[in-house]
Amino acid sequence: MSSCSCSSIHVHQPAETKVPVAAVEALFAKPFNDLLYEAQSAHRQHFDPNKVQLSTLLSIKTGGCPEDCGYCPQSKRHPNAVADEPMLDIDAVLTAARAAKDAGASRFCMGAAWRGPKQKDLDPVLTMVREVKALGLETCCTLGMLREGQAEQLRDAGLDYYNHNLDTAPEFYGEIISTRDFEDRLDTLNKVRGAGINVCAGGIVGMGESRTQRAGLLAQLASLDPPPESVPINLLVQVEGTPLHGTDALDPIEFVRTIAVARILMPTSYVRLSAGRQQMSDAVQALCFLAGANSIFYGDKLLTTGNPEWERDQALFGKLGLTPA
Ligand code: SAM
Ligand code: DTB
Ligand code: SF4
Repeated sequence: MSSCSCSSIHVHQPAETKVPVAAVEALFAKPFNDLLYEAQSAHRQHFDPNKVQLSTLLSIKTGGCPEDCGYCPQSKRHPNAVADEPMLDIDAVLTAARAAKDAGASRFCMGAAWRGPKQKDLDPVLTMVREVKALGLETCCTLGMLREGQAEQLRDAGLDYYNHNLDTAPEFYGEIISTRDFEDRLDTLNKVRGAGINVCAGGIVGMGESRTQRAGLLAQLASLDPPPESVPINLLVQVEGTPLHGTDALDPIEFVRTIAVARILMPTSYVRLSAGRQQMSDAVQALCFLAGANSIFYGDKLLTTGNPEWERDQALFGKLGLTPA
């Protein structure tokens, strides 16, 4: 477990969260129509209900990760893991970023299969951040745990957002990952916040957690002070060879409830309907937007798995009268 090295703003939390888990469970238990009405009302107080922010992902360093996250196809500990590839060069990154911008994305998120970046890894990423930013896109990175001083280097390069997910409730965390702990995640978020970078932090549902544990994840996120500017809610993408492959699928209505509760608890945050959309019907996605989701990953690939094609999303937006934020 990391020791506390906070210099200014603390996001470390005791087991007892500022937002009590029981209060979050009470939201989950509401009649569906009441819950969606409350979520949509909260949404309309802070956002245009017909606008959705579009972020495009690119895996800049794929595979070979030493961590053992049970959901992830990039861990080298799992059978059939994706191949360990070298880091992309700057030209490949800029080509993808230009295509994302041309397709209508406003943010470009660069992900790496690392426990955390070494300085020799971070240097080329700083160049990527500078040059992607110069294209007129917002920048986001997800590189794993950050060491002292690395968040400041990313900020100085022009990084707008750092994505680092709490993934699941502290009580379930040890069942999914053994190579780091929940407190390590909070420690990196603290460094990101301390450097003045916008925080993107969410989690994954559908990993076999209980409703209380889903509530526990959202209570932790909502108790961050301030809450994350961006909250990705991922539905587990089940990949063969990963320990979580074969987990019972989460009921789609329960997924929509999770989005609605996130919207109510974090009314001014962007709530992103994240991984898992490829397997989702248009109707379930529409319910997620009604529940207050106002951001998506846009483009036909997430990091290593599929995402709806641009054309399918454009057709869905047309049907729902949604436009990019
Ligand atoms: N290696 C870094 C880390 O773990 O922080 C950054 C990349 S990692 C792939 C980013 C996030 O992707 C994870 O924290 C997890 O929330 C999400 N993720 C990974 N595999 C997933 C899957 N199969 N389904 C849904 N979300 C997934
Ligand atoms: C997030 O919350 N979800 C994204 C992004 N942040 C990095 C990643 C989803 C990964 C899904 C599995 C894959 O494509 O490898
Ligand atoms: Fe590595 Fe990140 Fe995948 Fe975990 S989620 S195995 S840290 S790439």
